[in-house]
Amino acid sequence: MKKVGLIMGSDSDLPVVQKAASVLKELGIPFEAHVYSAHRTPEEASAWTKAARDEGFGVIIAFAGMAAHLAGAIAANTTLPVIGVPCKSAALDGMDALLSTVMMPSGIPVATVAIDGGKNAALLAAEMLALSDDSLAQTLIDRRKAESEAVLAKDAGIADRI
Ligand code: RP5
Repeated sequence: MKKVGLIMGSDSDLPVVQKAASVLKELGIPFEAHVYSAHRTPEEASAWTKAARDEGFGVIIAFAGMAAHLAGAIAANTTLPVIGVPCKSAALDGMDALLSTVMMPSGIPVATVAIDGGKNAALLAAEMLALSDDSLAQTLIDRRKAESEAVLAKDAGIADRI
């Protein structure tokens, strides 16, 4: 199976990265994590990205806060699918990172998930890999079903909780 790259702009993004990593672990998807910043280590971020396809990566998830250019800078250097996770920061509550990540110029796509949306980023990466992996596709179908059943169990018990 192809690997997922988890690239964070700073180790202060780690709590959001952990949300993604735990889903990938649960699904048995191999991943590698790195701290590369679009601003502080642009050359390393670029070199890693350019080698990623040959290194066996299928999807890259980029996590960054503030003026979050990491996902876009990575997408500029690869045609692998890139998922951007805007991370919340104190000053603007993540709106800065959301807009910086989502408003990509035409021709260089980044699939942006919610602010701090590490879990959905991992699930979206899994769905991409499942396009060519029937076993993973079935795992995702089963997982969705289990989540639906958990909601229906809550529905059945809600009257007793009011
Ligand atoms: C971004 O700046 C990082 O992704 C992080 O979210 C934010 C703050 O970084 P630190 O100052 O905590 O290293 O590049």
